[in-house]
Amino acid sequence: MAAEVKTTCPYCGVGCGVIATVDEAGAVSVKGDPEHPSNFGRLCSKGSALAETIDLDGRLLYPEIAGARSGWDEALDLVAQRFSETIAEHGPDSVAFYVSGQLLTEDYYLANKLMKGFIGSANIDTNSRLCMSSSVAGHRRAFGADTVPGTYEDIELADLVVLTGSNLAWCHPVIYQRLAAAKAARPNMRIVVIDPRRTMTCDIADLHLAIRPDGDVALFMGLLAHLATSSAIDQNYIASHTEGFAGAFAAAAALDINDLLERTGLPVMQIREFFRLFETTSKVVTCYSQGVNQSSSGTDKVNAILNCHLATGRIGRPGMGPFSLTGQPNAMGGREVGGLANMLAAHMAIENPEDRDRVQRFWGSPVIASKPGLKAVDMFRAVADGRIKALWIMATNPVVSMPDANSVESAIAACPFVVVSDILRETDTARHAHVLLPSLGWGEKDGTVTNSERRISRQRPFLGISGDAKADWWQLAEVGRRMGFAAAFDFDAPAEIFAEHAALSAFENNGSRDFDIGARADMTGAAYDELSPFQWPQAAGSSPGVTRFFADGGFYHADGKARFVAVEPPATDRTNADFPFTLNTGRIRDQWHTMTRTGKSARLSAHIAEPFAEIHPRDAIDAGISSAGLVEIDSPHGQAIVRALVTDRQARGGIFAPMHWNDQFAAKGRIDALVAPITDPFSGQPASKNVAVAVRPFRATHYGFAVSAVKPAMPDAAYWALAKAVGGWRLELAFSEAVDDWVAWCRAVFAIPDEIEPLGYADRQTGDLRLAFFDGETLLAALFLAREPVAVARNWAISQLSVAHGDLRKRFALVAGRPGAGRPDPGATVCSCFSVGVNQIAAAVRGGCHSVEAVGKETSAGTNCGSCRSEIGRIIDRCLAAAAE
Ligand SMILES: Nc1nc2c(c(=O)[nH]1)N[C@H]1C(S)=C(S)[C@@H](COP(=O)(O)OP(=O)(O)OC[C@H]3O[C@@H](n4cnc5c(=O)[nH]c(N)nc54)[C@H](O)[C@@H]3O)O[C@H]1N2
Ligand SMILES: Nc1nc2c(c(=O)[nH]1)N[C@H]1C(S)=C(S)[C@@H](COP(=O)(O)OP(=O)(O)OC[C@H]3O[C@@H](n4cnc5c(=O)[nH]c(N)nc54)[C@H](O)[C@@H]3O)O[C@H]1N2
Ligand code: SF4
Ligand SMILES: [Mo]
Repeated sequence: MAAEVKTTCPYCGVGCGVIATVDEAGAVSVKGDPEHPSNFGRLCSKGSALAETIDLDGRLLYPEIAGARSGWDEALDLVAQRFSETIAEHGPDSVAFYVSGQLLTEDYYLANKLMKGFIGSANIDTNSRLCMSSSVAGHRRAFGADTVPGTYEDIELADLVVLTGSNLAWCHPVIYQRLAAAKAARPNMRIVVIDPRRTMTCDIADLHLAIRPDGDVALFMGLLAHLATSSAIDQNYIASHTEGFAGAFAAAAALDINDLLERTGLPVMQIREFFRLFETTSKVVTCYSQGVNQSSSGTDKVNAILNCHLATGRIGRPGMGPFSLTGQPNAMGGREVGGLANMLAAHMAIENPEDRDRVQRFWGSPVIASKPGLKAVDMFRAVADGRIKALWIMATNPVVSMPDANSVESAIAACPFVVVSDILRETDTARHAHVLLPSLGWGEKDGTVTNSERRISRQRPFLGISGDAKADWWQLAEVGRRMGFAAAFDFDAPAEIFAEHAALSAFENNGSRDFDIGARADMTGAAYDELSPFQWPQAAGSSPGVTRFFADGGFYHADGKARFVAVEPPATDRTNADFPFTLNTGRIRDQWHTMTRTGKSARLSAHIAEPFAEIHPRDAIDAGISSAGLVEIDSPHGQAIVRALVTDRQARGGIFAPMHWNDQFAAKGRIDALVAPITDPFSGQPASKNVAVAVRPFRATHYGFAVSAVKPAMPDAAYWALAKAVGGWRLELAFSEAVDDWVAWCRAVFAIPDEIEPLGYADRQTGDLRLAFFDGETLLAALFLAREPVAVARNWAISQLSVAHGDLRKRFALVAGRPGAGRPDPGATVCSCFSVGVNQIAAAVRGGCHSVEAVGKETSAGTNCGSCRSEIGRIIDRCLAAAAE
């Protein structure tokens, strides 16, 4: 019998329940868990493809010291010894941990305990600094604690959902699907999207406000001033449960209308419509994500939003409230354990001596960090200037994801001692490690995660352990023991750590802290194994089912009241003639961050196979940039070369590029190399969405496209982008100078044995060149070169890796670069579940399918996870519009 295991998706903060099945032959399949309250059986494209991303290819399977395989004892002894020596010589602040919202709560708890309670420094920060620290800071300013008041159900119950700085359709696809279903059931529901780009999320919007970058503070100040003079204001709530309304209102009222229009760049009618909707709809939820958090005014953006909800008392009641969407699967768990440098454990404050004393007594620890530690950007500055001499990086890839990434890379490369715990052997960060520690991956590891709505779910193992990999918590506990703290790190299983974490949440709490899961403090190992998803708070003896905060006040400032924050609009934009464009960075539907996992799936990689930059058609014309050409993007910090995607979804003056590509997948796609290390003054979160850059065409002498059965060696080319494809790999190329011997070039890059002769075709006039290498009936590699971007049908060329080429004519068809008759090119993949391309969908529309449902019936596209349904809708609109012209 195939075994079914209930676990949780390791990607986004929606926290979908997954049922993983391993059949007798060891093959894994996944499906959504119909009983999980986050997704009720749904999964998005990334979740559906999980089984394709868990192979051993590229895995780090054994500890390594200086690039050579070692045993665990040797590696752990070395880590403990180097950290202890460094601390003895230079003090506790000379070491640091840089960890991740992708750790399980149990891992995270131990990392924080070791650094803050036993090493005695708060130099532990996390990639959550780059993710939601502005929300944490905003919540703490307003509520006195980092509390997310609402639940997913509120998004469905609302009559107005405002999505600001969130591309929900691509980044929280299952919440998007729940929202789309709610709107379909109650068509009167209104959705407003506030985003400088017209994203896929806009497809369900009644109103899209294409706001200027960082116009948010002004917009929500304007909204507060408007609400304050309307009947939407809740005087009772303000009087009973808040402080500071007058100041916040005065600041908001001081913003004049011209300033509001200038800063938001929005037509006055749109602003009025938004204000009217907000004023007249009492059930309103405002969801926000990185367009709000990742900004030099991120914390003020958060408070500007919270002000509007507090002023109307629309918080903590069904269908009402501000909602910070967390990005990573355990961003919330990290907040619970206090994984940020400026937090303590269990939502206690590092600045508060009573909290410090309480945590120290609970841990029985020799010391307790007495001041906040260095936040990510400052932490890597301290690594660069030698203040930090030993660094442990766990479950994050800062050489790709940190701003000013080239400087971060140099800092790590120069650091005297760097430990990296990862599941992959080769990442842009791992290559600088002195000690590499192999961690358990999803399907192997065991613990808990907390999603955006404070729901704690189990990740359970269903695979055997790969090589000598070990859990992250185990690595931390072993190093803790070896540093002399045996009793405090005496854990044999994650259940024991969870029980301690739960006990600390309840320790001397008595309702004074929001995070309390005391009801789970004495859970046995068996109960932990059986644990069903539950939402906090769950204090011991409390009635379950209290899932919202603040409907009747009860804030966590000493007086129990919330604070309005009198925000000011940020200092206006820099204008630098050398860097006139605003680079906005973010995500695409089918890749996860630095691609170490999603990059393994051919299906997911087919959606968008190259790094790109979206640019407005007028800007493209002015700059001489053509669609499908390449562009060079420069900032004072670095350079990137990516494909141009000319589209009016992008506003003028800005470009958008994804954050995912890195040195493993592209020559120059690591976009954070360009991002300035500018941070929000309260949260320390980098402003990753508003970067001053210059854009110009990148002119190549030759462009190329190749397919290969084996993974190509990193080519020597000005531009290349590699992606997994069915049957092998695909490679986009561009050269700034001709290569003397293309055959030799192919042999080196595609590992073609000398005895295999190429089949070739060259057109002297056009400069086109095609080379293919066959081993018997099998295509090993094919290269298509041209002086202009190559027009070969990509998916057809890829399919040639999987067909038998017994027939000589077929081989010639390949070098001719043309699909045979009756084999149309499906085009770029839209539906990754069923590998349906844009051309196939367009053909279905031409054949009479005029709705997403009809296209689904005809082609299956969009009928599994549904993540591509909005794109299908767009294609239908485009085809019908074209037909009408
Ligand atoms: N497919 C996929 N999903 C993911 C992830 C992934 O890597 N891939 N990562 C997960 C993680 S960790 C996170 S944090 C979330 C992030 O989820 P999101 O925050 O939804 O994603 P982003 O694409 O980073 O940015 C959201 C939007 O902010 C807009 N924006 C930029 N500047 C401004 C501004 O000044 N004001 C406003 N209002 N909007 C602005 C951008 O145009 C962008 O569309 O996604 C999670 N989900
Ligand atoms: N320009 C720009 N930069 C950004 C952003 C942006 O929008 N724009 N977004 C920021 C945000 S919100 C985030 S969250 C970050 C994300 O950035 P990162 O955290 O750097 O990205 P990941 O690729 O998720 O890195 C996770 C690493 O952990 C490894 N790993 C996977 N599972 C495990 C495990 O179980 N244990 C261990 N030890 N390792 C594991 C993976 O192989 C990978 O190397 O990027 C930030 N950077
Ligand atoms: S929405 Fe997709 S990526 Fe996010 S948890 Fe659910 S299945 Fe995973
Ligand atoms: Mo994130």
